[in-house]
Parts: sequence; structure tokens; C-alpha cells
Amino acid sequence: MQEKPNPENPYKLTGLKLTPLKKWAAGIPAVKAALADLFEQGIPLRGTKALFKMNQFGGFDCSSCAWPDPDDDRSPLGEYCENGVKALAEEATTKKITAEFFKDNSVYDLARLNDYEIGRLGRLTEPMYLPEGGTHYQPITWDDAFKKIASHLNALNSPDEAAFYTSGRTSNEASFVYQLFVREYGTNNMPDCSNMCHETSGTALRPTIGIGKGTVKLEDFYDTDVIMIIGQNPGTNAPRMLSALEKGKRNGAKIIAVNPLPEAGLMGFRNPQEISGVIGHGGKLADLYLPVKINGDMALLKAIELLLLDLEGKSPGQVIDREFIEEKTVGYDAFIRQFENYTLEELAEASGVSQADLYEAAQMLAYKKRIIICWGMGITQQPNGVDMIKEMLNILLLKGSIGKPGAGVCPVRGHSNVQGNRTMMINEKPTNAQLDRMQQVFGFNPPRKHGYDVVRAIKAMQEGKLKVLFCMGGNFLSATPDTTYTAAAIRKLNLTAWVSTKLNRGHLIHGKEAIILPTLSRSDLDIVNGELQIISTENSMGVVQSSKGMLTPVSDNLINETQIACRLAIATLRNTVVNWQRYADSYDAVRDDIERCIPGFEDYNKRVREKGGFYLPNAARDGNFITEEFGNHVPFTLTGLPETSLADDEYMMATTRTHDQFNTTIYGLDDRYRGVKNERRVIFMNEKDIEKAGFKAGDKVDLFNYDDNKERIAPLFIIIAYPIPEKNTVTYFPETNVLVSVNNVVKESNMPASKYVKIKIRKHSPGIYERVKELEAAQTFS
Ligand SMILES: Nc1nc2c(c(=O)[nH]1)N[C@H]1C(S)=C(S)[C@@H](COP(=O)(O)OP(=O)(O)OC[C@H]3O[C@@H](n4cnc5c(=O)[nH]c(N)nc54)[C@H](O)[C@@H]3O)O[C@H]1N2
Ligand SMILES: Nc1nc2c(c(=O)[nH]1)N[C@H]1C(S)=C(S)[C@@H](COP(=O)(O)OP(=O)(O)OC[C@H]3O[C@@H](n4cnc5c(=O)[nH]c(N)nc54)[C@H](O)[C@@H]3O)O[C@H]1N2
Ligand SMILES: [Mo]
Repeated sequence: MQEKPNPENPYKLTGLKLTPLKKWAAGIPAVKAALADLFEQGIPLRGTKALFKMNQFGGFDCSSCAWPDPDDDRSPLGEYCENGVKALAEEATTKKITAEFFKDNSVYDLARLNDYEIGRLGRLTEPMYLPEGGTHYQPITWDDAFKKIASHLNALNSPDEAAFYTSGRTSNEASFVYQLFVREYGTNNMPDCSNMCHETSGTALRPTIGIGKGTVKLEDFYDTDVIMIIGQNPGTNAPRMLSALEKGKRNGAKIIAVNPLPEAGLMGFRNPQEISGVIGHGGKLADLYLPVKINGDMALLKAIELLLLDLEGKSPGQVIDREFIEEKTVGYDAFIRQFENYTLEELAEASGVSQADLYEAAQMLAYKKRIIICWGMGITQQPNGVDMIKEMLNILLLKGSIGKPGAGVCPVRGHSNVQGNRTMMINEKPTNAQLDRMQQVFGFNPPRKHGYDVVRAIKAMQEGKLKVLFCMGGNFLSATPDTTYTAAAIRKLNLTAWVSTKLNRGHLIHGKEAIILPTLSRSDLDIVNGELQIISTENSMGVVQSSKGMLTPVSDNLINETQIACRLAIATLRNTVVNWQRYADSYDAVRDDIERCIPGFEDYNKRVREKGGFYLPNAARDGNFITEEFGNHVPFTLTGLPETSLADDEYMMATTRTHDQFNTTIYGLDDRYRGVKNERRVIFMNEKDIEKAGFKAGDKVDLFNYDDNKERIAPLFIIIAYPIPEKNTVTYFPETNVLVSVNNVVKESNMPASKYVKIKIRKHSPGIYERVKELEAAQTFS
């Protein structure tokens, strides 16, 4: 293969094996796989002890996903899933990397490892610094690290030359203190992982229902009529959601799954937390599976609406909730008029789903009142994602199915505290009301100009408008699109600094100087001045809960994120009006000021200590839809059908997660439910497409994208024949982020449209690496 590794994206095949696709998720193999991870990290006892505290009252919040815990009853067998255990094993590991390790391994050497290998190295243990032109990270004291970052920040022409990224694990307390520092420093440049995740959902919901969050509670799943799951893979990414779906089904709910792939977790389920699940047969989960084409969802939703209106015509008053429409909505007449322009045939064709299946879906919804619609990245990462969410809302409005028990919208959030981050004002577009409040409470003038989101930040780096990137968690390089372009942009910065638990590729593609600040993870004991601290997080359904770590940290040179933010503030701000030391000494003090600054947190310190925490107010949940434009009414939204044309040799590609990764953290090389073992560089294709293009399953290919008249290449993938609609393909992120143009974004939310990437597929050529190098050089020196 190539002599010199590509540091941004090393290409190495690991030895693909195929196994049959799974028709159900969880059960014994899941339990086995989970425990194996704890053994592999060498921590069976430490890990198991921690598992009994995970998601339990008085325990710690699992750092994997944002799915809520039951309000009252929690299973004594454990409130965790296979992937929660993997997340725990990943951070509870006692493997560690020390200064000695960095002395022995240059940045260049480390960049040759793949992401899986980098993750296996273990936890970071002390602050590290890479001087300009340096080849090896070297130790630095905490004080010196803060001084260095502060001197960079204070040398800028304007605070807007720095950006402060946040990933979604950071607690409410750390997030609040961090954004307060950034705003007193003087910028709203706070790109965050939401800009790649559920920004689209907030953008659709805020102006329509008055709040950018979901409206359902966990109990709503237990007592409802129909649950639609669109573009979301719960078996892998929110496995505990399967228990809620199972419970709903037992109580009579029907499930409709909309997905180009027949995901195991949508098709069936064996509950590992129940004896019957461990030994019994998997139950069928989805009652109806609609194999939509990538981006065919808008046509599918409109087809269902067309059929609902048709059924209402046949039995007036039975299908459409006229009373709700009259009382709570605006724009109904214009909304129904559009259907004169559509036929079922063309909508079915555009969606890829048969008319018979669409009719069955409409029948399942038509005579029911309580409907929940859930969605994930399959929708939010589409160019018309905002419109599609508004279209889902249109269906719920027709049915009067929102703002009442057992009904509503459910964007299934990703990171375990991504929703809390936003509540804490980690946001490049804070509202004036939020900033006014901050000004009243603290007495400084927070900046009003909106800051850069992720995509705008990358472009600003390329244009030389940003000089410093500070990251609270996450893996900015690997999570973002257009890897070659983004890497070149990052290399132009004067300083890159990260607060991290583990090493990742982001630390190896750096600015002129670089600093890594190691921190505690959620499961670690967090003791400040002899007192054990609790933090809090907000889950996908707006419940704020405490979390208390319990594992002895791998190093006594780790400090928590709140203290890092406070010490950075003290080092940087010359005339601060905030008492940072008070926050650094106790999270209770932080919570007191959150209470003063952010609505819904009355008696925060008291209520966060109550069993199960507390719900934040959510007017839409109670049927009050308060927007500036429509008063207490929800608008029906008029949307259009997307236009997509693919040339004969073009395919649509969605990038997705395997069962063995958490975003850019690679737990293993398998994707068990999809029948893939020991390989990540694969592309799922329809059998007919493989044949038409003259390929065979197992062939090695290179992938190309030509957006903005630029060539992008992801070399060396293996074709897998898979049940996926024709002309559609699926690959794994982050390997194929290199193909996603930074300009391929979702309308209005400006998120990368990483599930809508036009690609060409060609037979693998050994000469391809030379071409990749040329493209990289062109980026770096352009
Ligand atoms: N174990 C684990 N848990 C996680 C994560 C993880 O990486 N690992 N990540 C966390 C994060 S941050 C997030 S945001 C969530 C993500 O969780 P999900 O929202 O489930 O994200 P993905 O796996 O990227 O994709 C979801 C689904 O979209 C489908 N899809 C692709 N294109 C389309 C389309 O055009 N239409 C429709 N209807 N479907 C489509 C794919 O087949 C896939 O099943 O999970 C969170 N939880
Ligand atoms: N092509 C494509 N790209 C995508 C997506 C996709 O579906 N397709 N999904 C997008 C989505 S939904 C998201 S949310 C983003 C994710 O983007 P990020 O949130 O930036 O990425 P992660 O991989 O979750 O971050 C992992 C790193 O976080 C650090 N870390 C872990 N725990 C902690 C902690 O407790 N504290 C601190 N300080 N650091 C910690 C570790 O160093 C680890 O390496 O990626 C996006 N990118
Ligand atoms: Mo996410």
C-alpha cells in the first residue's frame, strides 16, 4: 500500500467476514458482547461494580445516549444496554497514556493508527503540549497550560477570532460556566455537536410548536396507539428505547418503521433485562416496515396525508380531528389544497414504497388518536430535513395528536447531555431574552452578534478569520465533513486546545501549537476540597437528573471540566465580574446561578437531589403552543418535494454508525446486526446495482464525490450486497466524511447533510493514493 500514511484517514483493510443479517436486537449475544468488553479492558470487577450504579437513583448517568430512565421503577437487573456497557468500558479502562508514552511516539506515528487502535491506548493522564514545529507532545503543568491558552486568546485582534466547540457529554454545570466564560471573554462563537445532529429538529420545532424540544414523556410510549420511527436505529443507538417500544406494544400500540435498511432493532427485540428476553424468542417489533429510498421520506409523508384525506372523504369526521384543527392550528385550507397537485402513483414512486404499503400505513393511523413520531439522523441530516420534520408535524396536526398523553413529537437525541448543553446556552445563536437575563444577573454586556456554527467555523478557519479553536470534548476533525478541507483549515490555526478523556485523531491534526487537557469522565469520582460533587444532565425528554461518579480516576492529575473552565477564565479575563473560584470550589454555587439565569431551574439544588430529578417546563407538551408569529396556534406548513437527479453512474450515499462505535470512538470492527465482521471500510449496495455496474460483491472499490466541481476521494472499500433500495448506498462515518462537501448542508439549520451524499464508485486502483496526496496538497496550499 502507500508508503506514507494519510494522517487524516489511514486506509487499512482489516479482514471482512460476513454473517447473516439479524432479525432482532438485544438478548443473550448482547449481554455476552457487553461483558466481553469489560474483560477486554481488563476491568471485569471495576466495570461490573459500576454497572450496578449506572442509571440508578443516586448513581451516574450513562454517557452513551440521551434516552430517559424510567421515572419510578428501575430494573434491579440493571438499567443499561450493551452499548452503554461498551461506553463504560471505554472510559472505565485502567489502560492509560502517560508523558512517557508521548515521548516514545511521535504525532506522526500515532496518526498511522486507525481510530480503533487509537481508542485502545487508554485514558489521558496529564496535560500535554505540542510546541510549534514539534514532533512529540510533551508534559506541561496545568498552570502553564492555562497561561498559554490565555496568552493566545488575549493576543487576538478580536474575541471573534476564537471558537469554542462543545460535544454533548459536558454536564449542565460545566456547560454553564464554560459559556459564561466565553461570553464574558466576548464572543458567541460556540459551535457544538448539535450543529451536526439535531439542530434541524430545533429549527423545525421552535417556530411551529414554540419549543425546540420533543413533547413526549417516556410514559407516553407505554400507552399510545401508533409509534412511527423514521430514520432512526434504536437497536444500536438508543437500545433502551426498545424496552419502551416493547412495553407499548404489549399495551396494544402498533409500530411503523421507515428506513432504507431493515435494521435489526426495528424488526424484532429480545429484552436482555428480562428472563424471558434472555431465554425466550424475540418478538416482532415493527408491525409495518416501509423501505423508503434515501430522502424519499417527504414523498412518503405526503402520500400518507393524501390517503388520510381520502379516507376522511369516505368517512367524514372519523379521520381528521376538525375540532383540534379549528382550535389549535392555522393554515389548514391552504395545506389541503396542495394535494390537488399530487397523485399517489407519483408519491409512491418518489418514496420507493409500494402503494399497498402506503395504504396500510394510512389505515393504521386513520382511526387512531394517539400517535408518536420519532426520528433521528436519517431525517435531520437530509438537505430538506427541516421541511420533513414540519411535514411530520402536519400529520400529527391532522390527527390532533400532539399536546396530549400518548401523542406528540420525539426527536431522539444523541449525546447524553446534548439537550442540557443547549438549555445551558451552549449555542452560537442565543436569544436576546437569554442574553438580557445574563446581563441582569452578572452585570457584563454579553456579545449580541451571532457566532459561527460548525460549518461556518470550518470555513472561517480556511479564510484565516479564526486563529484559536478550543474544544470541550468531542472530536472536531473526525466528526465534521470534508475531512481534507477541514484538516487543512485546522492546520492554519495558531492554537488548538482540547479537553478530553482519551486521545483521538483530532489531537493529531492540530494548529501550530496544541494543548491537550485531560479530564474526568462521568463515571469517575469527582472530589473537590474533600467533597464528592454531583453533576446533572438533561435527557431527551427534558428530565434533569443528578449523576455521581464512583470509580477511582486513573490519574490524580485529572481535573473536572467545570474547574478547567473556571481556571481558564481566571487566567484569561483581566477585569472579570464573576467569582470563578466560588464555582470551582462547588457545583452547588454553579447551580445557584443557573437558577438565577435560566427559567425552569427553581430550587435546582434541592430538586436535583430528589429521586429521579425533575421535569423542565414544556408548554407544548400540555397543548400550549406559544410562538411570536402564531400565538397559541400551530401552523400547517407548506413544503415541496425535493428534486434529486442521479446520473447513470451516480449513487446516493448515507453515512451511518455501526453497532460497535460511539460517533468517532470505535469500540470494535464489527457491525453485528448487519452481519458485518472485522471491517469498517465497506459499502452496502443493492444486488441489482452491483450487477449493472459490472461489479461483484467482495470487489474493492474507490469512492468519489464531485460537489462544487471538486474531486473528493475515499479509497479502498469492499462492496457488500445488501437489502437496500436501488441507487442507494450506505457507508460508515467517519471513514467517508472525506466525501461530504462542507457546502452540502441542510436548508435553514446549516447542518452537514451527511445522509445525502452523491457518489461515484470505481474499481479500486493502486494509483489512487497518489491522486489523494495531490488533492491534499492542493487543499493545504490553496
Ligand atoms: N451505541 C451508540 N449509541 C449512540 C451513538 C453511537 O454512535 N453509538 N451516537 C449517539 C448520537 S450523537 C446520535 S445523534 C444518535 C444517532 O442515532 P441514529 O439517529 O439512529 O443515527 P444513525 O445511525 O446515523 O442513522 C439512523 C438511521 O437513518 C437511516 N437512514 C439513512 N438515510 C435515511 C433516509 O433518507 N430516510 C430514512 N427514513 N432513514 C434513513 C439509516 O439506515 C439508520 O438506520 O445515537 C446516539 N447513540
Ligand atoms: N458523516 C457523518 N458525520 C457525522 C454524523 C453522521 O451521522 N455522519 N453524526 C454527527 C453527530 S449526530 C454528532 S453528535 C457528531 C459527534 O461529534 P463529537 O461529539 O465531536 O464526537 P465524539 O465522537 O462523540 O467525541 C469523542 C471524543 O470525546 C472525548 N470525550 C469522551 N467523553 C468525554 C468527557 O466526558 N469529557 C470530555 N471533555 N471529553 C470526552 C474523547 O476524547 C473522545 O475521543 O458527529 C457528527 N458527524
Ligand atoms: Mo448526535
